[in-house]
Amino acid sequence: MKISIGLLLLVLSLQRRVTGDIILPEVSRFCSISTIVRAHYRYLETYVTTRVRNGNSSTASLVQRDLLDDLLRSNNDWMIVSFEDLPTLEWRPAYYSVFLVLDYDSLCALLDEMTHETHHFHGLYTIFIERLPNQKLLGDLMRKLWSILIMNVVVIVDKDFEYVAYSYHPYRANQCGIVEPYEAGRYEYGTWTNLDDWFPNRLGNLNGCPLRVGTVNIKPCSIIYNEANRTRYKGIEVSQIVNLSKKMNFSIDYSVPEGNVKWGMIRATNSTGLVGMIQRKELDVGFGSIGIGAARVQYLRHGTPSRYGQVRIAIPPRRPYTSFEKLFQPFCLRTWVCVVLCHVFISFLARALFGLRKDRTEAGLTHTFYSMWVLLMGGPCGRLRMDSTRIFIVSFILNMLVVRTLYHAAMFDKLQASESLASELNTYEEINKAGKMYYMHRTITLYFNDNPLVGPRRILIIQNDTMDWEEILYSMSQHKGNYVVVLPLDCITYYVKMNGKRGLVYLGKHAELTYNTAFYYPKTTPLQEYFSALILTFHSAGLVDHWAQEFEDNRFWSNAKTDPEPASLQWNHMSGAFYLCGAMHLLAIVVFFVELAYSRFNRKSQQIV
Ligand SMILES: *[C@@H]1O[C@H](CO)[C@@H](O)[C@H](O)[C@H]1NC(C)=O
Ligand SMILES: *[C@@H]1O[C@H](CO)[C@@H](O)[C@H](O)[C@H]1NC(C)=O
Ligand SMILES: *[C@@H]1O[C@H](CO)[C@@H](O)[C@H](O)[C@H]1NC(C)=O
Ligand SMILES: *[C@@H]1O[C@H](CO)[C@@H](O)[C@H](O)[C@H]1NC(C)=O
Ligand SMILES: *[C@@H]1O[C@H](CO)[C@@H](O)[C@H](O)[C@H]1NC(C)=O
Ligand SMILES: CC(=O)N[C@H]1CO[C@H](CO)[C@@H](O)[C@@H]1O
Repeated sequence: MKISIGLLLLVLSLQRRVTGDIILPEVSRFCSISTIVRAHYRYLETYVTTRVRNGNSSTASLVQRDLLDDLLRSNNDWMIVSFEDLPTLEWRPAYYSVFLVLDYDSLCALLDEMTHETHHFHGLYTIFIERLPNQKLLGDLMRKLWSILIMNVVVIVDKDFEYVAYSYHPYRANQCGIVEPYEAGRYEYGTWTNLDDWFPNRLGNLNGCPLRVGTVNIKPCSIIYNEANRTRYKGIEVSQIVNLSKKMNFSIDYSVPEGNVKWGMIRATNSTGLVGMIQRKELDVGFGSIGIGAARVQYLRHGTPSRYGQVRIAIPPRRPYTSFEKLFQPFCLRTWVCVVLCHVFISFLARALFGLRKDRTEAGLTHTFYSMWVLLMGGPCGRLRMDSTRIFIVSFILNMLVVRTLYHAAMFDKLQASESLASELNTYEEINKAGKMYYMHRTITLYFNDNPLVGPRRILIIQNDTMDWEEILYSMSQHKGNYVVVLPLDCITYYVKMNGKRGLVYLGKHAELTYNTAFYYPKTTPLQEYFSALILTFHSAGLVDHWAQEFEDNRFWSNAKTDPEPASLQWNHMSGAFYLCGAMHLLAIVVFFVELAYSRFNRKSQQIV
């Protein structure tokens, strides 16, 4: 109260002093900004910023003093006002603004000084222009405001001795992007008409108007493909923008950065690629697996994460076993050594016990080693007498039966499992020990350059953003090239869905980092809050994951072991056994011919003798 009385006195004394050289407006023509502020600027946790600009002076004129005085006096019970920009360090840009300016040029000067650090461009603006001789200038003024994306605005001008408030709506039905002032209300009998509708929610329904949406081709977040001569778009983030467009009733005008750069690098100036287009305000919104990072947040506005994800390391499968190797898989090396040594030992024992005593030769054990081999393989045993020999043989057969049964049991698992195994490259240490490089996009190097276990020396950059990373994964799955591939998890699951049958890759288990992607907007965007609020409702309804399921497939990893359906054995599972059998038969035939030749040679030599 004290302040406003003081201000009133100041105004009065100034008024007296300057009356001489300024033409005073008629006293009866006064309008009140305080009622506008009282009606609309009511979210109490922020402040109202007021600016005065007359040419290059910021001293208030008489009319402006009256307005200011009225504003302060009527709202001093609740309003916090700032007359200067707050220090940017405080991160408290103004949301509510009142600008009092002399003319069009003064306003432009004021608008040009605004930055995203001092003002929320999507906030509410009330502009009072003292002199606007030409009504055409009003259209220019609205276009100027639209060019810097100030949308929630009323401009009060003096028209034919009456104060009229104008506004504009760039998203009217059938008049998209056409910026024309319309009358929001006028000052009559001490009040504003139609005051409640001055700041309508212009983004709730965009009336089918187009928004400029930028994206890049990065499967599966946004997939650009051709169908019936038309470029089409689908993907995890595309489903989100499509659903946003249904909710907010806008149409999507896609554009893609030109050249071979996709995401590009963001800097204060001369940024490249998609992020550069957003920074230069060529787009309203951009997306396409853009992770949230320091530089991007500094120069662009980011929305709430559109996808909570991870960056994972795709590793090649273990080299598949040959069909011959599979035969040895059921037992480990030590077991094999044990079996062989035991068999040799028993054979020698048998030879010592039964083979050497010519007088008591057992029919079945004349050729001890051979007989033991036959018994080991499950062959028949000759006639046996009921004595120690029998006990020896029976216990041997029992032992071999157990060994063979174990082998068969283990064999069944091994034959099938061999194709669903990841290589042992689960940690950075293991990958480094294997001497593999990390293959990744240039934008992902940001997350690894400072990692002491990776570092720039071990990174292999995908030089050309347009290079097909699916082919890179495929050649890794075929063991071509000594590298692992670092990609967002969504990309890897998409690869597995599309190419899992052809060349499966696996996920490194203990090397992962959080990678959330978001939609990005120019710093002064009005859209971010609406989009983010809707995306959050998508998340909480579980829709984002639901839409993503179409593009992923982790069957190959999740049920490799627990598949309840026993699968039939394939040829490549069993071919080893047949090859072995064939090789043995060949050997037998060769031996047969050798025997034949030997006996004929023997007979001939006997005849000669
Ligand atoms: C004030 O603005 C006028 C033009 O509007 C310009 O000629 C003049 O130099 C300015 N003065 C200052 C001190 O900036
Ligand atoms: C979307 O905008 C169009 C064009 O103005 C309009 O015809 C349609 O009814 C709107 N749809 C919704 C759901 O509001
Ligand atoms: C569309 O594709 C057909 C062949 O599939 C071709 O004959 C036609 O010229 C194409 N139309 C346009 C507009 O490119
Ligand atoms: C930006 O590009 C312009 C012209 O291409 C060049 O003169 C300027 O040095 C560049 N600025 C930076 C920071 O690279
Ligand atoms: C990048 O790849 C595209 C297509 O794969 C090719 O046309 C282009 O020449 C490549 N650019 C460079 C710099 O290698
Ligand atoms: C509610 C809604 O519009 N859902 C749609 C979101 O987008 C997906 C894919 O584009 C559609 O299948 C849904 O019907």
